[in-house]
Amino acid sequence: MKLLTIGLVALSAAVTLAFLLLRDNSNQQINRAGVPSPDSINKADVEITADSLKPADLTVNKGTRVVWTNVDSEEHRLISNIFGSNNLKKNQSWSYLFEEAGEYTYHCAIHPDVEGKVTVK
Ligand SMILES: [Cu+2]
Repeated sequence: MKLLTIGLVALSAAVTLAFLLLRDNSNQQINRAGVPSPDSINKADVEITADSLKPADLTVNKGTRVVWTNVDSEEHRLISNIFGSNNLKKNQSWSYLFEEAGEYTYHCAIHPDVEGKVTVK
């Protein structure tokens, strides 16, 4: 009788564990296929240096947020036909969400020879 009780407890524990594992697994699958969590939103980084953008030529998928970070001691301000940043001081970032496919050239309003391009596919 004692053995049977232990057996039943072990069995129900195993069933519960299996249920929890399966449930966790299916939740993860829903997350992967469904609305992306903030961490998984497409993101690409560009550094603004004294004389260039790194990378200057960037290709991303539609729906990507590009984040520019000024790593230079001078201020920079990015402009294009579709976006314009404020003046970015050292270590400041600014981002733009690209939702339409196309080729977007941009440059620094303060240093016009600092040019970049984002290609959105
Ligand atoms: Cu600049």
